[in-house]
Amino acid sequence: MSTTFIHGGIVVSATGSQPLDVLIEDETIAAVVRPGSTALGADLAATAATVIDATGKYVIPGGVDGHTHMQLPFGGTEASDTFETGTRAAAWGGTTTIVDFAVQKPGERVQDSLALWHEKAAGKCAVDYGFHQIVGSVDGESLEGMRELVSEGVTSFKLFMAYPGVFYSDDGQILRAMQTAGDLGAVLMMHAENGIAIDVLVEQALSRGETAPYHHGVTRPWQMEEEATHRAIMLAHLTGAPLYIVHVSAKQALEQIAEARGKGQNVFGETCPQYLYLSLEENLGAPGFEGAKWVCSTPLRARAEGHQDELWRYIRTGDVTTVATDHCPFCMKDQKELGLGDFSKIPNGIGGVEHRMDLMFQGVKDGRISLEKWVEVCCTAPARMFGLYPRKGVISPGADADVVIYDPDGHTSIGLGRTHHMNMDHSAYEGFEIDGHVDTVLSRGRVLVDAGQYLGSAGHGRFVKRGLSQNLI
Ligand code: DUC
Ligand code: ZN
Ligand code: ZN
Repeated sequence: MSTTFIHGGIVVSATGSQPLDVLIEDETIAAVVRPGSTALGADLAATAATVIDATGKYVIPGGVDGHTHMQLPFGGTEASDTFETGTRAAAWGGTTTIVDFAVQKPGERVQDSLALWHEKAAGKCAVDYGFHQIVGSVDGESLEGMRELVSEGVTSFKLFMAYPGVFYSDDGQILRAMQTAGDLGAVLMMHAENGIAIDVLVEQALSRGETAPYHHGVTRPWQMEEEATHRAIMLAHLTGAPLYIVHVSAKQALEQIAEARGKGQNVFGETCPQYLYLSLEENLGAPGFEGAKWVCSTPLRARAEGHQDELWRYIRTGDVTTVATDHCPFCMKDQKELGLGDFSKIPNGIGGVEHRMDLMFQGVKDGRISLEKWVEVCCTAPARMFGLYPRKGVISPGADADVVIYDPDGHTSIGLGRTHHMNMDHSAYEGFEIDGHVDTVLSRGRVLVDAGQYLGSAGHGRFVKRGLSQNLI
């Protein structure tokens, strides 16, 4: 048996922080004890095989990113991170579990699409991973398939109210899928934007010659997000399905979520760092074609409209349940460039799986959220939301030994050639200076990152069969 002893640090959980030492045996947390405790019967700092001095540092559960897209086929190309490169970057940034999306194409059985995604990921991942299932065509066969997938540990299903002709489901299909999810107790994840109306706005903008990346944001206004969010909430109310709205960027959509939650409905909001830090004016509106780097959907919102402060506030109130990345990277060269002269052809997505823990810790430093809230939204709540708890998302005996040693006095300068391990030719957060640093990362007891060195390997990460959500009211 291999033992690791982490001592001297402050263990931070979603409910509190205190000086505690952590004993790991093989892949599992064996004990969490007060410093100097003799309960374990040995001077572990002298006898453990690996000893990590965490003095002055935070000891937190490994990050759980509930929304990533490695190798996603999209917009005539494929997201540029493979399961290998993307999960390695996740490890660098202190994320030790991802939940990615298998994609059912029309005409394909959901079971077959899941098998394909298993093939893509198996033996490649640096950290543990699970899958949600995108249901691209809701029909009798795929509804039956959903039942089978739940028993295989895929307990959440994503539908799109956007992207007509690609991933889009109409209201009848949404209703049917929600009925099935409600029956199964599975979470229905929703991309909530009114795609039919957006396509009209896009066509009108292009016909006026408005072809620059900025117009991607303008043609997906907040009303489209609020309306779709409201519709999804009403359909979920009717069917009893637990509803998780992904990548919320508009404060008005969050008002809808907060109102439904206030009435006791199982509705959950997810936001992403890009919506907390980046904006329509400064990023999508960058000169020339630069703005393409930040084309994603839902889009970055106008800073002047005050969405960011409201999103932070909803994180504090708990109406934003989790912070994920929607990691979906595309290079400028040959990928984003597909939309030169027509913003609607720019593949949608931002890469960020490496930076979520740091970017959200900056929220702690800036006084926007507490230390405990940081751990809650980045680690514990996503684990609970997606049926991974208490194996993931918490430092407690019996949990997987996924642990991050975080230095609050360290510094991280985000940018290409400095802290960038994602397979992209640019960084969405180039130049961001973070008051904090991921020092050491352990996944199931194995040190993956330490003192600026990568010690992990492809294939260490395993598929995790998930249970039903533990977050339901
Ligand atoms: N939004 C993105 O930005 N990329 C992939 C799919 C999505 O919904
Ligand atoms: Zn989406
Ligand atoms: Zn997504």
